[in-house]
Amino acid sequence: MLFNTYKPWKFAFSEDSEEIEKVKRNSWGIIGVPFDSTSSYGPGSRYGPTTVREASYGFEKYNISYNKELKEIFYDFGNINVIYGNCKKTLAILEETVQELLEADINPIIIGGEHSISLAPIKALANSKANNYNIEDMTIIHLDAHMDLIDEYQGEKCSHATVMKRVHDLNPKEIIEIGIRSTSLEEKEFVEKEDNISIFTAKDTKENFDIIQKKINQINNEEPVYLSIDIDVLDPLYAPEVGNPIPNGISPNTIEKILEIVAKKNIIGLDLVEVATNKLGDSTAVTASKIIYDFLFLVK
Ligand SMILES: [Mn+2]
Repeated sequence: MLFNTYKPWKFAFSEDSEEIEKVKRNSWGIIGVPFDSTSSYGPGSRYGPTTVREASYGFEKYNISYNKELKEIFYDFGNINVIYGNCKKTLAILEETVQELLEADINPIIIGGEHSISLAPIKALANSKANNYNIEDMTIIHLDAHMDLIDEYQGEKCSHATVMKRVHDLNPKEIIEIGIRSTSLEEKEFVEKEDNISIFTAKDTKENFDIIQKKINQINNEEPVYLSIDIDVLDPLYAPEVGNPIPNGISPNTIEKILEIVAKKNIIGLDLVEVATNKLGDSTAVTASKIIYDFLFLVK
């Protein structure tokens, strides 16, 4: 008998488990966060978890670019309940949920939603009693067209435009931003006076990729690394349906290359945010889904 196993609300090839206590330890868990209340230009990233998951059914369990089979065990725990219009409450719910995952020895893969949500998993990882991650040892690799280092945006501290400033407030070892091509003077001046933020522009990825590679390779292999990917790091040609599209971005090929280097490090969490489409099969959702798969192919 041929069963149709298509479940668009679960990431393809994710293991079935309704109870967190029964999952395999030292695995990955997907959580969707359909929150887009601070979006200032293009709304709709609340549909990201649904369209990215649905797009996952187009891929296969072998990756020819990396010559690897998908062997990593991962689960999909569904979406958290977000509180629309309330960034802080939504982040508190997400932080608590990630904390539960960490207690079961599962590391988070978060599908956004807008970028403000990245603060919650980073805080959960930094404060977890279930592991020894220390924020002072933690490097955040942040792929984005924007620095997201504004202190207050539209009067709000909790916003997609301020998220890396909030992360920086936690005092991580370093923030490495790659793909940048749009920023305010406030952010540029802030970066110049801080010695734990490194900025690589989209132009750098094309002309000085070896410097970026060297920078990532220098991260101590034992120390925790969190990877945050705003899909707008890609050129709008590849990912048009995002909250704040900026031309002259990077290509999916460059993302593949960066993932290959980053995955050799001790990655403890990933988020992929700002997919803002409600259209099934949209190129932005398909590309985002492929990035999550590439990560799962590569990560140990
Ligand atoms: Mn961005």
